[in-house]
Amino acid sequence: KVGAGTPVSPDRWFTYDVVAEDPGTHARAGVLHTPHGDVPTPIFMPVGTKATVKGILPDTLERLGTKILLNNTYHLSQRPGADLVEEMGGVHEFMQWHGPILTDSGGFQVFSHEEFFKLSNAGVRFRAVDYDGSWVEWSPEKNMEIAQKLGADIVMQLDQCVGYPAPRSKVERSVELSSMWADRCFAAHTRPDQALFGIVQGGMHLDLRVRSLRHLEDAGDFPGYGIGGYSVGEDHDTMFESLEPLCAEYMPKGKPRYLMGVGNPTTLVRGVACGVDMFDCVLPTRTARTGSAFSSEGRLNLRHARFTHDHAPLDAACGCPTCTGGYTRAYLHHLVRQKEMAGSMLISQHNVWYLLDLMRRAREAIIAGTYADFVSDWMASPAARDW
Ligand code: PRF
Ligand code: ZN
Repeated sequence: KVGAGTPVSPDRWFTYDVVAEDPGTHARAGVLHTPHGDVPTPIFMPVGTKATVKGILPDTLERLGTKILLNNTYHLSQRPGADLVEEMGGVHEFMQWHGPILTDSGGFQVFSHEEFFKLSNAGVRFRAVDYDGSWVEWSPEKNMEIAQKLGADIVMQLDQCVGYPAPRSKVERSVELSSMWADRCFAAHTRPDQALFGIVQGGMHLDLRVRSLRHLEDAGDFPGYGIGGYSVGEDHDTMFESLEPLCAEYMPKGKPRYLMGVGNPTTLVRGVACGVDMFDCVLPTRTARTGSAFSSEGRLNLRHARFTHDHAPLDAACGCPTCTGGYTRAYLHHLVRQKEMAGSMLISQHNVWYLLDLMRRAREAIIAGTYADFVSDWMASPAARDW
C-alpha cells in the first residue's frame, strides 16, 4: 500500500518522542506516532487540498520521501462531500495514500473572505465562494463531524485566523472565539484513531499568543498544537519576534508544534531553530505551476529565456527524480513555455523533494548537535536568496 508506514500499537498513537535537542538553538528532532505510521520531525507536509497533491501521484510522493500530507476539510466537505468520502472508506482509501494524513479545519478558508462570513452563537455562516457560493452553516461540532467522517490521522480544531495588520481588539476577539471553539471541538471529537490538535492564535502579540496557549492547555489534553495566524501579510522578522519566545519559552516540550501555512525554505530553517516541528504550504506546488523552482542558487524561474540552451539539470546539487533523471533546464523551459503538464509535474516534484530533503538534513544536524552551524551556513548561501 502506497505511503503506508509501520503500524504502531494503539497505546503509542499520537505520542511524541523528542529524540534530540540541539544545544545551540531551540531545535529538536522527534518522532510522532500515528495509526498510519511514524512521522519524523522536523517535517514538511505537502498539501493535497482536494485529496490530491496537484501534479504528484501517491507513488511519487512516497518516492520523494513524503511521510505525511495535508487535506482540507472545507474543500472536501464542499466536493465531493464528507458522506461520499466516508462511503468510499475515508480519505486514505479514497486517494490511495496509506500514510499519515492531516486535515486542516477550513478555519483559514472560511475567514479569508471578510465580506462573506457572519459569526453567530452556533458558529459561523459563510459563503462557499470557491464553489457554488451558497451559504454554509458551521458549528465547531459540525466541523468535527465532517473531520471524523473524512478520517484523517490528525485533525485541526475550527479557529479564526486574522490577517495582518489588524487592530489588537480584533485579534483579541479571534483568540476568544478560537478558545471557545477549541473547547467545543474537544468535547465533540471522539474518534480514538484520530488526534485533534488545538490551534494557537493571537497575531503578533506574544501576550495574546500565551493566553491562547494557556486556554488550550486548560481545555484538555491536546496531543499537539497548531500555530495559526502567521504568514498573513507580516514580514519575517515580525513573525519571529513573537514566534521564537512562544515556542522557546511557553509551548510544552513534549508535544508537536505545527506552524500552519508556512513553506518558504528560509522560514523553515529559522522556524526549526525556534522549535517548530511541522510545516505545510502550497508554495512548492503552486509556484512550480508557474515555472518557479527552489534551488541551491536561490529561486529560479524556468520561463526565463536564459535557460533556452541550458544543458544543466534544474539543480546540480539536488537528488530528486527531476534533477537526476536527465532532464535539462532547456527541456523544462520548453515544457513551461508550452504549458505542458509535464513541466508542472517535474518542477512540483523537485520543489517538494527540496523541502522534504531540507528537513531531513535539518533533522540530521539537530541529532549531530550542529544545527546552529546549519542555520548560519544556510543564511550565508545563495539558496537563502529571494525567499
Ligand atoms: N488556521 C488554520 N489553518 C491555517 C492557518 C490558520 O491560522 C494558516 C495561517 N498561516 C494557514 N492555514 N486552521
Ligand atoms: Zn531536483
